[in-house]
Amino acid sequence: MNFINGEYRIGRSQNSFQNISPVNGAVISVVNEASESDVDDAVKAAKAALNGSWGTMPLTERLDLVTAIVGGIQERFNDFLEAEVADTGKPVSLASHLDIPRGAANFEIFADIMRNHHDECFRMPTPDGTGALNYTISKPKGVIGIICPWNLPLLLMTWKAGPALACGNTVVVKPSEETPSTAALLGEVMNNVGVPNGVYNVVQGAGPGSTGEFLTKHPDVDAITFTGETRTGETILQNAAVGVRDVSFELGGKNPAIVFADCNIDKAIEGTIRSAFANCGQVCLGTERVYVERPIFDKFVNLLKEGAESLVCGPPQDEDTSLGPLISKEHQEKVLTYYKMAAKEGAKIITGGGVPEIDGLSDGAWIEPTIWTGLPEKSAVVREEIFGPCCHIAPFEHEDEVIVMANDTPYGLACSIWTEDLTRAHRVAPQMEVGICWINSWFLRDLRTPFGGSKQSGIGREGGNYSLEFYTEISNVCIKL
Ligand code: NAD
Ligand code: 6OD
Repeated sequence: MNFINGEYRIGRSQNSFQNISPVNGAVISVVNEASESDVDDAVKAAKAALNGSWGTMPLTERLDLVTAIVGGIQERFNDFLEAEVADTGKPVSLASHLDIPRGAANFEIFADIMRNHHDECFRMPTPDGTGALNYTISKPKGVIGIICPWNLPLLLMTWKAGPALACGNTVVVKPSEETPSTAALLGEVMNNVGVPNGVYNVVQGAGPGSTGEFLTKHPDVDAITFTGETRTGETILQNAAVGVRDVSFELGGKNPAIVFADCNIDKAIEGTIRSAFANCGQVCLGTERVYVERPIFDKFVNLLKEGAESLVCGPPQDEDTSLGPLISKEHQEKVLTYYKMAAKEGAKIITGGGVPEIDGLSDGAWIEPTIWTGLPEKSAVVREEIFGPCCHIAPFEHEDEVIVMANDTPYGLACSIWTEDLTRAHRVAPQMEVGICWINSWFLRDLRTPFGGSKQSGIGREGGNYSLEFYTEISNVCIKL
């Protein structure tokens, strides 16, 4: 459902789309696409709220409401969990530890940050000796358009809606057409805790020629924050150029892990199993290229193979399940194309490479976790983002060589370095061309830190005060004394 001005609304568009379960291909729901006029209504409602009760609300009251959203999500935890698991097919064990708790935490952290935020003040001398005083004022940027992907739907949407609302903006959210449910459900929480109508709006639909395009082209959207593929980011950037609107982009990656011979191998294996296969490899920060120092190469490959083969594909509710399906049959087709390409290009398939047989779930988008060795660095499988549970492992001899190999990509999102030599870790980390470099860990998140990608992996940083830079407009007041 669309959620506009505090009300659920069936889209006026003639189009609807099916929300299909990736677990078994069943239809979960039929979603009415928002029309261009629905999107316009949502933006108008967001603008009216900005000029109305939300815009004039005292900061403490606003932040109390943002904090109440945290409680609202926690109270409806099971509803959010069920909706997210139904849309994505991810294991309950994952969504209950990551997606839904982070959905709440993303409001909590930015309410806290704004509570403690202070503007700046500078005194300056003037030639006549009286001096001047400068102080800054942080204002909301306005109506924020939020365009979201399907891999961590609630987590990635609230990562933007949380700071946007804490900073006093209003939002129009366009969830992915693959995962419409949790963004819509959050509308109920907004109403229940008393967030004024129009502050939070959701429009359902696809991208080009649809809701995503209508929203990003709307002249009254003051800034656009987007998470998704780099190519989509390019299109949105062109639309944002009209009216010179600000953008914050979290885009694709082809992230390396570097495993030095002096690592703690158990930790490196455990971390790489998570970074390559968690969420069925559908994490932008996930590892798809692993570089292992020659002396431990064979041992590492064998242990990672064992780890991959111990993962259990199955229904999300089963306690034993550690690997869900891909998001859709279409995405399964894309990942399988790379699996076939790897075989054709002469990769040694260490494990996987196909579709697992799961009793009664043959219509789902299942895929085997897959490991390859032996491909040249220039192979498309090693260079392009696959977004599936797979990685290529290559050996290296020297530190300098592996830094060049790891950085030889148009992307620059994340990397993990595994070493027990902290001097080496501090030497290598600054040389990595990425937004986030983990040492002996992966996806360990402190929400106060800058998050984002360099090169083609993004524009800008969000997280902590970095989010405030995007979601606020700063004015300087200069008083001649
Ligand atoms: P996608 O780019 O296909 O779609 C993302 C969203 O953009 C969807 O809501 C889609 O409907 C919308 N969209 C598509 N075309 C549009 C257009 N022309 N105008 C406006 N909106 C449009 O991405 P996806 O397949 O949903 O997600 C997977 C991708 O997202 C991967 O590349 C992954 O790396 C990336 N991602 C990056 C991060 C990060 O933090 N850097 C996080 C998660 C996912
Ligand atoms: O942890 C986050 O804040 C974040 N944006 C994670 C992105 C994961 C990508 O799939």
